[in-house]
Amino acid sequence: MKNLLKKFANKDRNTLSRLITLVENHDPASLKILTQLHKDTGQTHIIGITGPPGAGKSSLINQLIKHIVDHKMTVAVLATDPSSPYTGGSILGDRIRMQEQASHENVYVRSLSTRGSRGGLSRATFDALKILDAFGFDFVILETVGVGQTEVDVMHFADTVILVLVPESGDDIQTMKAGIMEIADIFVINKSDRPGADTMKRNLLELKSPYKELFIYLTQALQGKGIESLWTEILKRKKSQKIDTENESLQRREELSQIILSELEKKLHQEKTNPFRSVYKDVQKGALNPYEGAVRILKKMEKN
Ligand SMILES: Nc1nc2c(ncn2[C@@H]2O[C@H](COP(=O)(O)OP(=O)(O)O)[C@@H](O)[C@H]2O)c(=O)[nH]1
Ligand SMILES: [Mg+2]
Repeated sequence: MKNLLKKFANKDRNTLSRLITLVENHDPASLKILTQLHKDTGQTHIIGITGPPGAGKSSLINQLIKHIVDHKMTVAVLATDPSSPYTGGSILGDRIRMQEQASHENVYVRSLSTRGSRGGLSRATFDALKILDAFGFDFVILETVGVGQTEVDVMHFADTVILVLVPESGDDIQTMKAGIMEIADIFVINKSDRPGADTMKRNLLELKSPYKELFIYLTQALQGKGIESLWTEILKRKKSQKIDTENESLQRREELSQIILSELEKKLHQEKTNPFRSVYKDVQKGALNPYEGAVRILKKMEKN
């Protein structure tokens, strides 16, 4: 493992891919690796891109990659593949389209399979994001495939959540309202070359919460139009990414719970246990990183 971590620190892409495969397969070694890598995390800006299939998420990502590369920055794209064989074709399409960019040294593209449970994907995504963060990418773009609960779950890991809609998404908005709508920081109405984009924008403005500023951008991802102002907003958000201590302590608690829960799921199925309060407290304070905390709890459990 030491050797792997050394190669990783030397920015070896093959090692990066190997480590992501470990977490994708929920390999028992993941916990140890993440414990080591955690100190290097917290620098990257994670952009979550979600929205209905075919809305233009991948096309938009291609455009964002161009801007990132132009700015001499690095980016990793993490795409969660659907397990459904029916959408296999479109994923292949995604791969080919991204290939153009993927060969650039500042760009790394990786898809994550949805093998296993919903919680399983969420955990693997979470761990993969940590690995990409530790590797040192300026941006990590997370593309999901739909607007269901899994997407809402994983979007919580993003610093900026972009919901991609199209002019015809009016009806979808009603069904999506609970969940994705609330966590979106930026709305993109893509395919604005088609009629209805302005109506769609008005509909969105009607849903505006008084507590949150609403950012809406009209784009044509395929043609590369309207991306500039979206990119400017993203850059602004990356630069102003500041540490909110209260939120951080909540987030640490959340990370620890995630890790413990999935470890328990793996090891103990649904067995009940007590909450190990002192480790929780130390992690919330930031005195202990959540992976160390989880290991400590699991060791105690093994002794019992
Ligand atoms: N007319 C139009 N088509 C677009 C636009 N952006 C993407 N597309 C097309 O929409 C289809 C789905 O795009 P894709 O990026 O794969 O969507 P995803 O499933 O959300 O990732 C593709 O055929 C794209 O070429 C756009 O702005 N206008
Ligand atoms: Mg796509």
